[in-house]
Amino acid sequence: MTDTDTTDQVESIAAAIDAVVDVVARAAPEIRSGLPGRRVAAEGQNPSGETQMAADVFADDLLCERLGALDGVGTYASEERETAVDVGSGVSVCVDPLDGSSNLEPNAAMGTIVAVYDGPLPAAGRDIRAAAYVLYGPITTMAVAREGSVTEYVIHEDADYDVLTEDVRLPDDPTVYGFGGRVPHWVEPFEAFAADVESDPSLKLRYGGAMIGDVNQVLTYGGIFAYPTLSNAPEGKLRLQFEGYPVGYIVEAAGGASSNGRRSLLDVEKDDLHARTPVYVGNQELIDDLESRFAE
Ligand code: P6P
Repeated sequence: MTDTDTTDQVESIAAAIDAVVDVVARAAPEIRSGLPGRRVAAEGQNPSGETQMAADVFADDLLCERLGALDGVGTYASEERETAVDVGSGVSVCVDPLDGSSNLEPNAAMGTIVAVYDGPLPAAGRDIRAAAYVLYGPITTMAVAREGSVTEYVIHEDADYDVLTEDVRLPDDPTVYGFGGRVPHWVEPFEAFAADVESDPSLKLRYGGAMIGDVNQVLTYGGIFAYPTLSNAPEGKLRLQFEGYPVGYIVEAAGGASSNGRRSLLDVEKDDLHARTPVYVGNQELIDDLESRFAE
């Protein structure tokens, strides 16, 4: 491939990323406003065997339609679909359309997660070229990681969006922690790590049941989010392609660290689009401490 070809390819990937970010930002208010009417369970389950809400299907169909229509997007895949959808030629876009849809009923925070990969699916973590999450909180915000930095946007009801924070960085001093799963199913060495974190007077529990809300707490205040290995779920609960890679990419771009207990989430290999992984993301010192226990 000549230098010109390489430059053209880089420019086309950058243009596709810009388009994906714009579409997701402009779809966010429509997804948010459409959620209340879709609080009911859908007929089917998602490929991970979890209850699918009508809101999950609504968000997935909307994003597949909008992202699939983009020049430069070749493949669309989501947590809600067994297989990827060929939509043309270009980057692969993987979406968790509605992260934490069980929070719809109690009106708690939810999110949308997007990862853009340069290559076919299932893509490796290091093929990721951009990642973003939309957070449906008191206001709608979007964190976008590309080329080693994270920009936070506020998304207005008219779908216009403005920069809120130019270069999001994890605070040096951790303040919050959020651990998923059920305590009886936590296993060593995470169980001992969790006990030490929970006894640390400088750390406060922040766990809301939707990873994006909890990860945004970590990005804002510093700390750690974990959905660990469980005795009844050795690979954890979260999906690598749709949650682990993008969230790991975002937290690392903000100066933090990610891990499956042994290595960066971006270096965890898999052979299935819906493969699961334990997820640990947050300040480097906490991730280092956790990994040191797995290495013992
Ligand atoms: P639990 C939402 O269903 C999700 O995939 C993540 O967003 C969240 O962190 C986790 O599952 C919550 O799981 O077992 O606490 O309900």
